[in-house]
Amino acid sequence: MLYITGHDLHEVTKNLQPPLTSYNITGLRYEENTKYYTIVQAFNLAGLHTTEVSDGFMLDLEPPSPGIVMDGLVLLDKHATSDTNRVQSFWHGFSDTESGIKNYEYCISSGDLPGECDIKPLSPVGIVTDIEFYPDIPLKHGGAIQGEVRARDVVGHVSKLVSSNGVIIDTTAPVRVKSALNVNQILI
Ligand SMILES: [Ca+2]
Ligand SMILES: [Ca+2]
Repeated sequence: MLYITGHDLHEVTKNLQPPLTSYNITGLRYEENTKYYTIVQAFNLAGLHTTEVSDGFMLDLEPPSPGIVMDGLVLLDKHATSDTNRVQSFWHGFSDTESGIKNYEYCISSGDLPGECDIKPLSPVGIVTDIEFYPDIPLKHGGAIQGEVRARDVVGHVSKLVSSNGVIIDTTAPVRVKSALNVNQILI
């Protein structure tokens, strides 16, 4: 149940006649962190009326709060991969309390070029929280890459670009190392 007191009301004294179905209110001073509702009362010729309330809106001056980006598709974060044809990233924790997150934007950078988006340019990916990307050119062995994400809110503010801590491309099997220790040394 929504209670609206006279204190909170901005009263429009204008009598709006059909077929008018929209009205602009100007000169109001909105405050942040406050939800505003609009209320319309419709009267019939007998004086009976109904009242409808909007679902509200808030002033949004702030960009979304940044979250965390990780390598792979599920917990835990990957440190290395042997896959040179696929990049996986997932993220969580981005939020926007005023208007909400409209979509995420994603790019991939070389490990030593954070924010450059040199492997995949920054582009919208919807409201997903994980992604697989297949680069045209296979990733180089020994290099590192990082997935990078920013959130955009409904009115268009963007968060800062957040990078994963990176994943190393490792296409070689571990090399077997001969032990120089003998049994006696191990027992000591
Ligand atoms: Ca916002
Ligand atoms: Ca990682």
